[in-house]
Amino acid sequence: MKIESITLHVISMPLKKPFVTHLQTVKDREGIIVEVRDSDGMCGLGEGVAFSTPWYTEETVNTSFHMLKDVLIPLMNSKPFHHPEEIGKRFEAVRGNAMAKAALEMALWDLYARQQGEPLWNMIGGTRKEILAGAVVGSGTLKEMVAQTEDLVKDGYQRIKLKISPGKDVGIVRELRSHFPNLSLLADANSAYTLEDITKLQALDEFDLEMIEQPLGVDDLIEHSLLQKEINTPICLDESIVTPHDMKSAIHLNSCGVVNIKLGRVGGYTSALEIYRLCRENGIKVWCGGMIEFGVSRAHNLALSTLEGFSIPGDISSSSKYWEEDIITSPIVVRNGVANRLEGAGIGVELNRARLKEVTLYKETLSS
Ligand code: OSB
Ligand code: MG
Repeated sequence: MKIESITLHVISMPLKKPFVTHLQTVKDREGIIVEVRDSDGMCGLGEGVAFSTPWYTEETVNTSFHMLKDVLIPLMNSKPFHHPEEIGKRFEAVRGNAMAKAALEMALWDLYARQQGEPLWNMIGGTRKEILAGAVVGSGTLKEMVAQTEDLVKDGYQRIKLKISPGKDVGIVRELRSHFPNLSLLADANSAYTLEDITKLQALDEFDLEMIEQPLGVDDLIEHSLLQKEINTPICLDESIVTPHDMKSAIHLNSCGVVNIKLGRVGGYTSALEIYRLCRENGIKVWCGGMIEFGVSRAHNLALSTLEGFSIPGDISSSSKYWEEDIITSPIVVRNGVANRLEGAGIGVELNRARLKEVTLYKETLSS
């Protein structure tokens, strides 16, 4: 693949309403749109999903920008390559920085698929036509969380993920379960608990949650394995699974029954597809996690979620859930808990240049 230039667009957009977790309140979402261009002027798109501050993982927008500009783009350019997977492998020489790696690697997969005139979902072996999608309710008062869930259910979502933390858990889950006896509900703790909290986590067992996401430490596999023996609700890992090796360890240890796969968290498709394969071979369920992203990353999530194993709805909501106006020309739409896969070449979306310009803080074009 010959890359002529790479443009990094650093953008910032206000959320319609702040997204609250016990760790952070996100009011404005910063991100990096990566645009790789070949000598025919064809473009591939990726998105850096690190936040402005390192509350979810260690990366930030600034560390991603630095890694892309000073390390990953030069490494990509250091010798020829024919397939994006080679870059996924080449980036293994750089420690950490999964989200920066993913941003560029995703753009190369998109470009590669566009060059073949083929949808990216087809290139990775996807088969699902209808992508199962669910929405996330941020932390808030009981009243706020019930009202938000009601709104989302009215919008057709059939699976709701609730952000929980100590003191904002059993009461909220009980109330929501009584309002919505048949709704598919799960809880995401973003590592808010420790093993000392086992009784609090056991208390959630009676509410028929689909799973509890990342209850314990962000880099823990052993305590999750111990916890899983004490609770009936399946554990889903998010933060703890960064590499295929983490996944192998989680399988050895029985740390989880489910994994939420995020392209950004795991460093791109090469790693995500390997983690997916490990899960399939070992009976671990998978679904696609969200990062309060813009349309570029959401379109990649749709492509990934066409894989047969993505049989649990992902954090894939309509563009309109977070944004007044997304940066792609046709916003992502979820109806009755389903988004259609995108049939165009690559990820099947184009940048809305006018909107992109409005939200751009700065951009830099690097030539190959
Ligand atoms: O833990 O899954 C998470 C958003 C930002 C950072 C971490 C997480 C989330 C979500 C997904 O819960 C929200 C969404 O994209 O709709
Ligand atoms: Mg999570």
